Parts: sequence; structure tokens; C-alpha cells
Amino acid sequence: MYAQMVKSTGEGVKSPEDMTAEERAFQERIDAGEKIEPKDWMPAGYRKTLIRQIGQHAHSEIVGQLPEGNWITRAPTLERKAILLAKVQDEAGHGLYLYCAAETLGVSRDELTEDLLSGKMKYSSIFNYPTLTWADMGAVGWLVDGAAIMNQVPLQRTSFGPYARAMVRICKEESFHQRQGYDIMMKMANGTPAQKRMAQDALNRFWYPSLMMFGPSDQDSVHSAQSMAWKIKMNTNDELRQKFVDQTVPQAEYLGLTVPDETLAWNDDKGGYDFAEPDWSEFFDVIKGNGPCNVERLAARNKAWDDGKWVRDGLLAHAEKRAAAKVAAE
Ligand code: FAQ
Repeated sequence: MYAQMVKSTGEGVKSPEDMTAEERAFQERIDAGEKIEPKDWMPAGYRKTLIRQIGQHAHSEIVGQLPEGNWITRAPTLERKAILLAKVQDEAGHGLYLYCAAETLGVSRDELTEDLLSGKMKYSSIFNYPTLTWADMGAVGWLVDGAAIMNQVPLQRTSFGPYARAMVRICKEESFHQRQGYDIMMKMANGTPAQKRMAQDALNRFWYPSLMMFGPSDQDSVHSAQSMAWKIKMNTNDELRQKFVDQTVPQAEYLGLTVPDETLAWNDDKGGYDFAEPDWSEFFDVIKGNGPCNVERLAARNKAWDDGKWVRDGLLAHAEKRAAAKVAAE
């Protein structure tokens, strides 16, 4: 199985003959489907890749609160406001589980946060697009959470125990998020002609950025081969993108909306849709920091960090005072 993977994924993945005895034993545990736990021996590259992926994932959940947080005060009804508020709070919770999972690998949450705030670490490209209308709350839930679930359900089986376990709860909550987004789209698509136009416009703007969430095409993906050999990733970027398109196109049809892709066509031979690739130059530009909202998003996170300093200082002072009092009492 592993030899096959080396063959199909090409360069960058060590063959068993090139591995040390420890690396080979580690790979055998992965191939046998065992979970790796924080205190187990692991190759430095495995640890580094997980810190990068889990850290970026955590940052995405935190930054991902901003485009939807933008609409909490303008939700059309009290019920919609309560639902959106709960969803945005869930995303904060996902960030926290993921930072905790990353901490088991020997990196602190403060270090990860500093790397986000300085722009050193990435977060998902999708959150650098603006949310212009209420219909965007529908499109984000339906498409963005839909893409997130497609990527994250297989990650429940990822090889690193704390990451896999965090994914179980996250996926349950993401399913609720996806349903609430689709529910907004149903209301809009079956509403007045103006509401239906808003729903179509939201689909038009979020379709390709959602396809980009899965990462570059397999031939341009730097990490996939090694990450799949280590079962940090369970599928390639293109596999998941294809599954997302196949699942989402019938949902758009049910809404009476048109996916903004004239080349979209069912392909009997492959048992899936043929579809147009996103504009990859736009994707690489966005992840370099030049998307429509990159500057705004990082400024918002930096402001939140600075504004929260007094709370962190207060908590630390309180903890130190209690510790000193405990020592004095002993
Ligand atoms: N955005 O070699 P690959 C959510 C980077 S959660 C930005 O293919 P890899 C919930 C990649 O880091 C959404 N950068 O990379 C929610 C690498 O650069 P590096 C987040 C991206 O890691 C919903 C370079 O390109 N989900 O939405 C992106 O093997 C609503 C080469 O790429 C996760 O993080 C991108 N889209 O595969 C919250 C899931 N794609 O690091 C609020 C876990 C690629 O070398 C509201 N992550 N890059 O400088 C993964 O599965 C993987 O990390 C991929 C990328 C699939 C994202």
C-alpha cells in the first residue's frame, strides 16, 4: 500500500529503503491505521506539517468569523440573528479545539497567533472575499461550510489522534451550518424576483472562491504526496473538489439557480461533472496577501488582539496573585 503511494505520488516521499528504522516503524503504524498520539515518536516533518495544517485550519475558523460577523447586526429577523450568532460562535469554538490540538505538538497558541497576526501563517483564501448582501450568508453556509465539510469528514480518520477527534465535533456543527445556509438560499431563491437575483449573485461570486478552498490542482500541490503518505490528508485536492461539484450542482438546480460555468456538463464516463477550473492566478494572488479583504481581515484580528491585552494582563495578574497567596499559605 505504502509502496504504491510512493509510486503514485512521486518525488518528495521517502521510499522504505531510504527511511531510518524509526521512520519505517512509524510508517508501518500509519499504514496499519493506528492513531499517532502526542507523546509518540514522530518524524520532524510530520510534526511540522501538522502544526502548519492544524494551525492554518484554526486561523481559518477564527478569521472566518469576520465575513459572517459582518451581518449579525443586520440579520432580517430575530430568528435569523440568533442562528447566525450561534454559527459564528461555533466557529470560534472550532478555532479553540484546533489550537488545543496544535498545542499537543509543542507549539503554543500565542506563537500561532503571532504568526497569523504578522502574516507569516496562512488562513483559508475564501475569507478574503467580502460578504456584500444577506444572500451571502446563505452562500457562505451552503458553499463554504459545504466545502469545509467535504474536506473535513475524511479528516476524522486522519492519523493524528487529537486532530481526528477534534474533527468529529466540528463536522457535526458544520453540518448544521451548511443546512442553515441552504435554508437561507431556499427562502431567497423562492422569494421575490429581487431576492432570487440576490441569491444568484451570491452564487456567482462564491462559486469559484469555494472551489479554490480545496487548494491548488494536484499537479501544483506541494504537500499532498507526503501528507497522504502520512495520512494527514486522506484525499487529494482535486478528488475533494470533484466530489464537492458533484454534490453541489444538483442542490443549485433544486434552488432554480445557475452555476456560473458554461462548460459544466455531466460526464457519464467518469461518473461526475466536467467543470471549469478556478482562475489559479487569482488564488495565488489571494494567498500572497492581495485578495480583496486580506488587509482588512488582518487589521481586524490585530485590533482584536490589541484590544484584548488588558483582559490577558488582568487574568495573568490574577493567576500570579493566587499562586503567590497559595505559596504564602503553605
Ligand atoms: N487557502 O500543497 P497544498 C472553514 C496553500 S475551515 C489558503 O495543496 P496542503 C470553516 C497551502 O497552505 C477552512 N492557502 O497544501 C468555516 C500551501 O502553502 P504553504 C479551512 C491555501 O496543506 C466555514 C500551498 O497553498 N480548512 O471554512 C489554500 O496539502 C465558514 C500549497 O497547497 C482547512 O484548513 C487555501 N484554500 O492542502 C469557518 C482544512 N489551499 O502552507 C467560518 C485542513 C492551499 O506551504 C465560516 N487543511 N493553500 O505556505 C487542508 O486540508 C489542507 O491544508 C488544504 C491545502 C487542502 C487546505
